[in-house]
Amino acid sequence: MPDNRTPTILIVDDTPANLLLLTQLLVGQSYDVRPVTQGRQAIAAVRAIRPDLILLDIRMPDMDGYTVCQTLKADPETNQIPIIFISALDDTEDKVRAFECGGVDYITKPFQPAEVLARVRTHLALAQARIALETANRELQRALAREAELARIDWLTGVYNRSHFYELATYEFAIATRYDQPLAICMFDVDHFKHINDQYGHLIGDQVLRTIAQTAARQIRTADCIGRFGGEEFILLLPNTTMEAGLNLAERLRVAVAALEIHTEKGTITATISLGVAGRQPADTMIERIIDRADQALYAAKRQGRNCVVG
Ligand code: GH3
Ligand code: MG
Ligand code: MG
Ligand code: MG
Repeated sequence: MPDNRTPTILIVDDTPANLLLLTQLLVGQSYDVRPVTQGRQAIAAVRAIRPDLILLDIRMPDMDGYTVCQTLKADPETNQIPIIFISALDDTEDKVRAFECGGVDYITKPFQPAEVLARVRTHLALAQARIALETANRELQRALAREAELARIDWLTGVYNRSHFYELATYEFAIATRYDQPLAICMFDVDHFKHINDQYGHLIGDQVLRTIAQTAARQIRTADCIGRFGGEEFILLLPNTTMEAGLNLAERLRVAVAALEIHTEKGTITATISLGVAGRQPADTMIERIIDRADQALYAAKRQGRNCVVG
């Protein structure tokens, strides 16, 4: 309930005189009051108008107040609405039962008007505080999730950073080893990137890196992942992927990057990458072995003249 809205209070009582008294009392305090005289009607009204608070009689012919309360508490859409019982029953047993059904308070009839108002105000304030707390908590959870996601991401290129990539790769390596599935690693490095920096400056170099990383990220499947391994070097984790499929993907990436026309404020730039691919072998005991072989393959691709794939 936002602070500035008039609280809506539903009053449920089968005795017209009680209903009238309570209604006048609360209308006098400028509450938005909705009176109803039957249990079933009360449940329908709560679902329709979502009051901020309910004053609920116990003894009613069609459905007693306990049942009304239990029904509303069982429904996640209505179970947060505070219910104050207001009844002529004043045995301890009756009161205890009211609380056990989910009531927040109990007022005996004949009631003292000032006491009813004081309890209503208190429970409205408590409900409002609870809603504010829940809202703040939801926002905090969202902020924490965002923070955690940011901590995994390379800020420049938007792909995973090296440490998070390792975390994922280690996990996938364990799965692949356990179930004897194929797994491939592809590493790539931008060719003559130093020239791009030298010719256009670091900021444009950054833009080129970002474009290449995002192009590669778009080419892979959702089960795959891409991380920034270092400067202008990237790494792909390809679960359930054979060496042959890994080489095909690498070739597709090579072509996609070579075809890029990167429009910058200093003109249109093209770039190429060299790629190395390695697959999991039965003797591998850790993911680093595969990464090592992919790195050697990448080095071989550089020696072979760049803009090519070696596996
Ligand atoms: P090769 O084809 O052999 O890979 O040649 P290269 O020029 O790409 O390789 P080299 O290792 O000589 O140079 C890489 C350059 O990448 C040097 C470094 O300053 C630059 N670099 C690394 N990280 C970044 C970055 O985040 N932004 C920019 N703009 N440049 C970077
Ligand atoms: Mg009654
Ligand atoms: Mg390079
Ligand atoms: Mg490099």
